[in-house]
Order: sequence, then structure tokens, then C-alpha cells
Amino acid sequence: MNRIQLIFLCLICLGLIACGDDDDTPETTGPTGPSFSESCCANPPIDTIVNGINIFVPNAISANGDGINDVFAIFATEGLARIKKLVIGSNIPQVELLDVEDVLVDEFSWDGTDLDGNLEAGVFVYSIFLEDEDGNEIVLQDEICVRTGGLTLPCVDNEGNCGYGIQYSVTTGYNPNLDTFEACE
Ligand SMILES: [Ca+2]
Repeated sequence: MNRIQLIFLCLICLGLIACGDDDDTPETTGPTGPSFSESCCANPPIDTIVNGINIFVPNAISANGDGINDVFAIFATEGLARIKKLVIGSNIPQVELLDVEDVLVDEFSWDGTDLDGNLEAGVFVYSIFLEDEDGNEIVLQDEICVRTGGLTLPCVDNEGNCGYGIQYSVTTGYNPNLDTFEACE
């Protein structure tokens, strides 16, 4: 190898090293969406009046087995006939957790488990197709945060925005100032 060939080889080596530097961007692992803490209770609960019916759908449950806010349910004043269809799942990854049809509102509840009975903290999307007593369809779509843990839950960013079933009563409706009976740290 003569001197010119050596210089040429060095230039190629330098070029390769320089090219290698272009790959110094941080490696990403998995989907880059908002974290659980950021997305839990980011949307307020549904508190609406449709066709004269006050409907409240919590945006969080605490599935820790203490009997308080353990299940997802729909709360409403008189006038709803039934749930025509209700689907809960996640978009990324695309997972279906629940798909029920033709259930009375008072008889519906979901404990946060998937189709195999497993429970994991997560923020899930739901679509609810209700029918009122006059046969009108009411569609509600939003997110539900399933929180797990012991009696004290891991705190989330939007802690004050979490609305639970225990804060609703048929006579006064949803009152965010009522005690949630939840503690976090
Ligand atoms: Ca609970």
C-alpha cells in the first residue's frame, strides 16, 4: 500500500466514523405516547343532560378492591331504557377489553379487567350507545382511567380532575367537591 492509497483509506475510515455519528440520536423504545400519569383523568368526566336526562360517567375507577369506586358504571336520572352497546378498549396497542350489548344501565358495571380477567392500570377509550325511553339513541365517547394499587394509589398529574362514581347522587347530580374517598401519594 503506497502513501496515496493509505491517505485514501484513512479518508474512507473518517467518512464511516462521521456517518456513524449521524446515528447518535437517542434510541426509542416502544410507542411514544403520553404516560399513564399524564393521561389519567386528562379529560373531565362526562356530566351532561341529554333529552332531559342527567347522565354522569366517571373518568376514573380505583380497582383496588376496597369497595369504593372499584367499578366503572353509568349514573343517570330516570329516562334511560338500556345500553344498546358498550365497547371499551385501547387504540395503541389495539386491544378490546369489553363488548356488551343490550344491558340495563343499572345492571352494568365493569371491574377494569380484560377478557382474560387480568387487571392492569391504564387509560382506555369507551363508546356507549344508550337508548332512552322514547327510543332515542344517545352516544357517549370518552376515556376511563383504571387505577390500581393498594388503598393508597400512585398519584397522577391531573389528580384533581378525577371524577368518581361516589361523587354522584340522583338528587344532586355530580358534585366534584364531594369527597372521593381516594388517597394517593
Ligand atoms: Ca376502590
